[in-house]
Amino acid sequence: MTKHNAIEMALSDQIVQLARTAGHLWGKGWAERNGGNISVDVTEEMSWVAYSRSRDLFHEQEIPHENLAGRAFLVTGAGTRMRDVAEMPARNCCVLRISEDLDGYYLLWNGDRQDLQPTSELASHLAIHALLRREQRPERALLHTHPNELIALTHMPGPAKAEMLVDLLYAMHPELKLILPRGVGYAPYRPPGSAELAEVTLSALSEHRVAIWEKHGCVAVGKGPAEAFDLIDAVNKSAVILLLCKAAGYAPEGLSAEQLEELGRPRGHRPT
Ligand code: 2HA
Ligand code: ZN
Repeated sequence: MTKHNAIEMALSDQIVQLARTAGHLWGKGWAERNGGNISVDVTEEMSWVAYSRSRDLFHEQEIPHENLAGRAFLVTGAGTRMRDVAEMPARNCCVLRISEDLDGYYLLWNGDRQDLQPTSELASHLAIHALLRREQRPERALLHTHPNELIALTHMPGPAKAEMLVDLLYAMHPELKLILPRGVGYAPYRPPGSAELAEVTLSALSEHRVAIWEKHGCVAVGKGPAEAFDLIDAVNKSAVILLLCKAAGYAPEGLSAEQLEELGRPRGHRPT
């Protein structure tokens, strides 16, 4: 068996799930051109795959996360289209393993495209995977995408936007509180791919599974890409409803504070 075949076999379930999710992103219209990226911690699945430490595969880059030493990630490639990831994941994703010395990573698999590099948002992805491990959280996948309606709402003018926006979203649909009872994080605008974006995302995700990226999009973590997608889909649903009400010419009534509070109570205590 060749090295590439062994990796494809070890990761077949993860590759299928990632590709299906990429198809949903494209289908939703959230993934123009190369918009969005996905990564999954596949260290466990890769544990039986022998890997090379050839310098030819090595990419020097300081990795400031001790707890990621030796870990392996399946990630979408830089500049790839989600619709291509969906159709041909093996040509549009790569697998990398962080060096034990944290001085870079080995690019172990990039299908049959030697030029393919990991996503431009790798800094944010690795910072978030390090956070998930540090906090011993169960999530292993990270998804970034550009949900239209949610982005539109982050352009809302005025101060105290973050809090107001999250409150508005929660008032639009009761399921949101049930799906994400602890709320949604909000990261103020920072340039795409920057260390600053990684930093604001980390603080937005430290208590949340979803973080809105102001004027850019959204990130979510899940046990797999499908779960992360579901969370963003639920948040964006509220954004769609809010904008539909506005488009129909009225400000939505929204769920009352009491109705929202009731959703937070244990089920048995709810009035019937
Ligand atoms: O992958 O969406 O934020 C392209 C992007 C960068
Ligand atoms: Zn983006």
